Amino acid sequence: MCLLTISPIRCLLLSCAVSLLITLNGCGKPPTTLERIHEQGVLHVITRNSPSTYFQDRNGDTGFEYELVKHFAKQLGVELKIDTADNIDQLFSLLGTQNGPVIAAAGLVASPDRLANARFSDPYLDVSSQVIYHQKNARPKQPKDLLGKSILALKGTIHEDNLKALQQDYPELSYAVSDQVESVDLLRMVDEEQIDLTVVNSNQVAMNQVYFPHIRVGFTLQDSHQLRWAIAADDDVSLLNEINRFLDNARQSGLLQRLTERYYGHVDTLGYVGAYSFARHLQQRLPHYETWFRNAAKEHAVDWRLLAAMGYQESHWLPTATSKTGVRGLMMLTQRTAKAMGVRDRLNPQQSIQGGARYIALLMKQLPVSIYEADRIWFALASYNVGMGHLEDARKLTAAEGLDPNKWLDVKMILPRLAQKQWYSKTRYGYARGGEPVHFVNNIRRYYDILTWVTQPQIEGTSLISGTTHVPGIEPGDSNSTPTDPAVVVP
Ligand code: BLG
Repeated sequence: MCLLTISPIRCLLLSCAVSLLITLNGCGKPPTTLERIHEQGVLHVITRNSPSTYFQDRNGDTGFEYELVKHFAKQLGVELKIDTADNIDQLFSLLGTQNGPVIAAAGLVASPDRLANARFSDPYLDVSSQVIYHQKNARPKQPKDLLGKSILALKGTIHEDNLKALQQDYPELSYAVSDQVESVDLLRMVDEEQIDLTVVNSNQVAMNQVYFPHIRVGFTLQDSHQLRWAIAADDDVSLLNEINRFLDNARQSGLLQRLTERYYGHVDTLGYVGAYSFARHLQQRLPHYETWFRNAAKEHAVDWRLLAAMGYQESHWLPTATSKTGVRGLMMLTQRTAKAMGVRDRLNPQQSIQGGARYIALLMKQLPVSIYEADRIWFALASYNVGMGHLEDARKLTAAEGLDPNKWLDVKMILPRLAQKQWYSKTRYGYARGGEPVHFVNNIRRYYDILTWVTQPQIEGTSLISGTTHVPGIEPGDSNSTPTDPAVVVP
């Protein structure tokens, strides 16, 4: 509508100009990359199937890159479509050749030769290039220590570039590259002494250290490079701007930090000793009990890997374990709980596992229905450790603080207060070592995550040497193991 102060002619001209603008915008100008994504209702992402990017676990798709792009797709309000490339060259060649815009999200570095074909986002993770060796060999400390060693790196990566650059200074340096393997395979090959050295990103070492007890970091070949997402070079900047806004928010909201901790924080959380022990016990102890975990889990409709994770937290899979408080056995049942669960001999691992499975299933059922579905397992675990009465006390304190008693994140903040008089004096069941169940649940989550990754049916990459799909940490034919299920030892 025109304002009265404007003459009718001017008004006509103005509305013509407006409709011309609308026409130009609506029909003449092609939609931006971002608009096309919205029109199609799909965010198409190409990644690689690897533990540090994208893989399957108990709940389906997972992985650092996957989770990050999932959040981005959600923010855009579109569906996520994931495709995987076999190697990095293929990944870049797929950019710009698809029917619609594509993001490459696969731990990529913006190396100069890639800039011709791709535009890169702001960084989301700082990593370094690390030389990895077997602990029983002398530690390589500087570039000249690489001479005369068998070195294998991933083709098309910054590590290949670094090695190539190093050859300028050390012409006698020799190395091989392959696009038939993943970083995890390279780490395993060092662990199994099939090669002397490899060079991979620090985040890949952090994620996999726990599965390969013999690998060590020699030295850092290149201090810091940044991982970024990439889009086709001829895409306009609309998508890139949106990605950068998203990554900035992800940094500010703590999302990036949470993902980094979850995927790359195993060693930070477990410590080096803990990480090595877990990897060793996975090989040497778990196979003896796995069948019982699986059977008990099936009978009580819980995930066997969760039971195994509980067993590791309780006893490191040792059937004769005894706590300072006299609680005993692989699943650490108190005398009272053992009796209630029909366990006659707590030191019998099969009975202990049965009892633990029955107890956790019972606790799941006894939890108030108001507790959020996704959080029920963490509440059940906490009450396995501290008892339902104390957990209820903590939930009441949580509500009194104006927090949500049905949310694990809120209750776990309050639980440690059960050990402080000013708080426990207000509760029905009184004093409890409230920090213990928090630690207990955190550790079990960590072990559970690792176990689900290790036991997923198909891990990326096929072994270069033996031609078999390899599950890190558990060796087919290991004399100590009595593996029973093809999901753990993949033929
Ligand atoms: C748990 C019981 C719960 C019991 C709580 O204690 O034991 N769980 C099992 O037996 C599986 O049933 O709850 S109650 O029945 O409602 O009272 C509270 O009494 C066991 C815990 C105790 C803990 N480990 C399983 O997680 C333990 O041994 N703590 C001591 C650790 S240390 O040696 O002092 O470091």
